[in-house]
Amino acid sequence: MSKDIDNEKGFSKAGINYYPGHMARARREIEEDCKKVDMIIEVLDARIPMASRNPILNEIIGTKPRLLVLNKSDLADEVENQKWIAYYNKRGQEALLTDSNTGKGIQDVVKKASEMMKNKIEKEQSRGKIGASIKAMIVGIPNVGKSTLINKIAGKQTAETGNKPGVTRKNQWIRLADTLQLLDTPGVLWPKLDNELYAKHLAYIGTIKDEVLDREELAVDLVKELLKINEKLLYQRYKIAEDFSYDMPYELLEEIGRKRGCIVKGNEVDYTRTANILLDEFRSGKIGRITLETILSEGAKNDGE
Ligand SMILES: Nc1nc2c(ncn2[C@@H]2O[C@H](COP(=O)(O)OP(=O)(O)OP(=O)(O)O)[C@@H](O)[C@H]2O)c(=O)[nH]1
Ligand SMILES: [Mg+2]
Repeated sequence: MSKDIDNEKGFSKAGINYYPGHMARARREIEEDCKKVDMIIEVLDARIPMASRNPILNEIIGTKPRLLVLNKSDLADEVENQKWIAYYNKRGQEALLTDSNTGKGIQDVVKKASEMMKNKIEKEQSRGKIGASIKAMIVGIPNVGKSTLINKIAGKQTAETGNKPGVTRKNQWIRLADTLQLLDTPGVLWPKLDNELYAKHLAYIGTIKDEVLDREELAVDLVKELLKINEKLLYQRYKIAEDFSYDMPYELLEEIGRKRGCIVKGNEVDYTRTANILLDEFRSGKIGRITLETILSEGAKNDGE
């Protein structure tokens, strides 16, 4: 096997590879875990509510109650956040916004989960069961903030977190008082292979390990997309003159490099450094709050499932 293939996630420098074995195993594991829980909390990235969805979760979990949590809502556009929630609610799908770093929206998750499980709890209590509790499994793509969300709900650092994909290695139950138990799971990347745009979106936000990506190519693509979504934010962040003219998006990346002093000998722009700056600043929200997938841009008929 070629050494630049990230076997675990199924991505390679050449593009995206599909490992049926990986998918089949992940699917089996979720199916097994699903039997042990009352409900599923699917954590999405609010910047990419479509690409971050698990495309086969419906098939796997059947009618088991599911709560969608759009995490990292602090990095996504506020208006688009509200539009997505309205969109899900209209379709009878429970959905909430959270920022797990600050804890915004976290209590709503607990409240909503209890509400969704009200009947089950009442039934158990009427049968005399003491301390009836809800068991919920947290699923989602790598690095979306599953463990951070759990820690915030728990009010303590119970699950390991980190600013890179693949931090949680195995399932772990986190017991929160008597009423709620959460199952933290390792992020699974459900390859949306048929959709190159989704794959790029996953790469922009840092779901895919950087070592397996061509960051310069990715940065040029991100420039192209940001120009379409909100040109102004890009110009403002990098102090690009309004009348700066260019033929190709890579020339804009070059200008960003110049503005940031990423120059090597011969007055050439250091593209690698520039690409790193752009991607890092996008990921941390420094360019602004940006939603890459809006309902309008993709059409309401496809919500990412
Ligand atoms: N801005 C922002 N960052 C967040 C939020 N939630 C989590 N993060 C950050 O995202 C990174 C990943 O968080 P984790 O909780 O480790 O993600 P995970 O989904 O458990 O990742 P895996 O275990 O790799 O699947 C960390 O650096 C967190 O601080 C959020 O709501 N907003
Ligand atoms: Mg984790």
